[in-house]
Amino acid sequence: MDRELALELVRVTEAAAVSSAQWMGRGKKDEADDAATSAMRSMFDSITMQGTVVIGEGELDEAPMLYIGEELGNGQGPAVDIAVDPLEGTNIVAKGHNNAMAVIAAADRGALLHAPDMYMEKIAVGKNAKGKISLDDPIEKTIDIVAEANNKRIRDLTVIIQERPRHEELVERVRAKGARVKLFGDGDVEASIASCIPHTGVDIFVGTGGAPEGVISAAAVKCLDGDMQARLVPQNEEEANRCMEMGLADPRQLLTLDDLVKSDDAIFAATGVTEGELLHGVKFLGNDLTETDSIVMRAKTGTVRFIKANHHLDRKPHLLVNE
Ligand code: VTB
Ligand code: MG
Ligand code: MG
Repeated sequence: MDRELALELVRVTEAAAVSSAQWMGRGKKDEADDAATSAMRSMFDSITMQGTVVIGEGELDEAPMLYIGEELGNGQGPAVDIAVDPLEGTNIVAKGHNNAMAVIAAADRGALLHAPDMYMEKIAVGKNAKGKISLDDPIEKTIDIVAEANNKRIRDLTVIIQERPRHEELVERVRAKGARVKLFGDGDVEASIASCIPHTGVDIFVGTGGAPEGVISAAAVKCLDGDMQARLVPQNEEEANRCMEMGLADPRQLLTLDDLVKSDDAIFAATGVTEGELLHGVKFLGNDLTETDSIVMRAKTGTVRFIKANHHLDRKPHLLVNE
């Protein structure tokens, strides 16, 4: 992959964020999602790459844009797999809550796990605990390992978990062990990334969420030199068959970070839509001046860039969304 691709992908997440943020607080999650998806889709055409969507908005028959298998880019340059979540956190935007982002991951052709849209158990930790954790360990053991790796007392360790009934027992066990639990409503890509960035105060991300989000998160974790493991959770025979069709002999096999993202190189780009701990949200400052806050990083070099940009919507009318 060319290093220019990283910066091109930020332009795409910026466009998606600016468009969908216009739906913030309007109680309309589908409209917010559509705005992100169509802005993202139209920006891809200008990019020098031979991209193929491997994680996207669905199959061709159900999603007209960014469907799995869709070719993106101008047909020149590197052959890459593209994983998108144009709006990670549609409910967040509808309700005006925190931490919605537009996200893209890219890697060499064939490198991203073609995870179907189903649940996935996941765990992510930062660099210090890399190589030391396993999804098969009881959470109590993981807490001991990460506390030692991060040189923290267990009472100072924070585990971030999505607030769902399916996680109630997990939350109880983390608290019983003496660590802290930070609950979040939606957006586990942001939560996974937080576990790899010390100043967020988050030490472990764990829980069951979307498999597509899991693969996108894995690209980010790889860029941040953290660690992640996962396991698909098919809910029925049809979902189990889908896992086997994508080449997993055992749908429930343990997936390491290298199974999720097979190459040493990957790019992750995200732009904040609503205010968050990692990124600021899109700000509409008046006079059509709009500010975005993005992160873009590359696994090969480990470079992490935070990019603030000013956009003049009067000169980018295609980013204005009709209400
Ligand atoms: C998960 C999570 C996402 O939606 O897919 C979640 O990975 C859906 O979980 O980050 P539920 O079925 O329990 O609602 C997100 O939070 C947002 O897309
Ligand atoms: Mg989405
Ligand atoms: Mg999502």
